[in-house]
Amino acid sequence: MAYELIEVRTEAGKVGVVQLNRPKQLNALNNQLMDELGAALKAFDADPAIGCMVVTGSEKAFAAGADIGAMASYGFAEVYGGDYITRNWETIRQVRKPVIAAVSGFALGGGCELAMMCDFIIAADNARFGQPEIKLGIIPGAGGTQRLPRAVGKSKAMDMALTARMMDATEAERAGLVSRVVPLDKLMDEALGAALTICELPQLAVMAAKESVNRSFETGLSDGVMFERRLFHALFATADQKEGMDAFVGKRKPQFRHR
Ligand code: CO8
Repeated sequence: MAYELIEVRTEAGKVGVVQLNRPKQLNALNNQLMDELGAALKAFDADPAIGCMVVTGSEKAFAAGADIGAMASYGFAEVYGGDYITRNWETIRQVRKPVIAAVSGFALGGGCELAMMCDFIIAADNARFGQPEIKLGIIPGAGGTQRLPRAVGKSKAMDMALTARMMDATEAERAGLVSRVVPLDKLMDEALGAALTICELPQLAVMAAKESVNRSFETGLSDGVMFERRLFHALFATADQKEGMDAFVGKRKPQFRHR
């Protein structure tokens, strides 16, 4: 598939990188961009050479939200009855290998929601997160009112959704929205370093860990722990469990085969 609104590349033959590429609109998200992003991530997910993905934007904007110009003329019938603002916006959740968001600049509205749909967020020191939809007479529509409170707690989530206040990178790290903050010029090095670390680890265990952490957002504690236990048991059927433990006991470096 030829892409117009994203750029796609592979780093070190192992990491799939998707860069959002609508610079004039600060990477405002529309159906075409989300279709392309979904297709690119699914293609990387299906590629056995790829172990991890990174989604990033430009220095000024990861993404400044859904495309307001495209939405402005819609009424209820179009948004509810049609497929705008529904099609492919959550394809990223179908991806089983890890996806890291490398965020610099604005991550607002749907842009903040997209970052939160990734498995973790590494932020540049100029990153700014916000859910400013309230200023447009709407509310977040791609999980902002659900994922933000899970990430930063009710008080900060309410503050952001009700006042449209932006959070800078320092506050976002302190609040638990992002896992690491680095200087802007180190952002991609840091994200690719994390991705390459993941690529070297046993892929089936990586996928199981992702699945199990994600399950914690969908279940109660007892069911979640039982789900984790079953995956934990299942990993003892993998060659990489044997290799990882034999290597540790034998004081040698493991050679994982991702099976
Ligand atoms: N949509 C369309 N165009 C945008 C958007 C956007 N979200 N954000 C910025 N742009 C455009 C501007 O219109 C401008 O275009 P032009 O040069 O043609 O005038 C260009 O990008 C540069 O923007 P600014 O001149 O405004 O740049 P500033 O540096 O002055 O300001 C800001 C940057 C603060 C990011 C500002 O552009 C802004 O406030 N943008 C809007 C942010 C916003 O409200 N985002 C939320 C949108 S609603 C949403 O995301 C709902 C998601 C629902 C998803 C549901 C899925 C199922």
